[in-house]
Amino acid sequence: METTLIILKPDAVQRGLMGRIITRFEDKGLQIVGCKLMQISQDLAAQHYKDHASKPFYPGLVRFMTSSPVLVMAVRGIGAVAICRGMMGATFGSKAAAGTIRGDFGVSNSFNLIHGSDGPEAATREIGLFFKAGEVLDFNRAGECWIYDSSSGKAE
Ligand code: D4T
Repeated sequence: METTLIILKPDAVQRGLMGRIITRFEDKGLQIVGCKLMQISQDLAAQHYKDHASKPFYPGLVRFMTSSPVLVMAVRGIGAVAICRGMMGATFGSKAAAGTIRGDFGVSNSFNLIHGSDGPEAATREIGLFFKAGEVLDFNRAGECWIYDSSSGKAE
């Protein structure tokens, strides 16, 4: 099982899209194991986007991410990192394919609604940045046996 960090960015929260986006992850069969509304500080934004610090869009990105509350989620499933990235679509709303979250809900390039970790190592690092110990929960879902086929002894 992988757990990835998803952030519903200020535009998604302000536009009232949280429910519809969360529903997509739940409908897919992914498990939400952490979830909270929070205000990102300058310091946290800088840590999260440290790899982009030298990019021209960085100041605007930090201003946007700290401008209004976000919803952060820890989302779990087999291959959750890649599955969530696929569901999000291409970075820019103007280019994202129909059927993806960015493709269906936005047109802007910088206000692109959602962040998802881009690999398992980034996911571990980012979950550690946004969630304290005890805020990501391990629990069994009643319907798990209908989400994954475990008949071979290995869930797939
Ligand atoms: P995040 O990290 O938010 O999930 O987005 P992506 O993984 O899809 O894209 P990214 O890291 O390349 O960019 C991070 C963030 O910066 C904004 N951005 C990006 C921007 O405002 N202008 C730009 O030219 C680029 C490349 C959008 C997402």
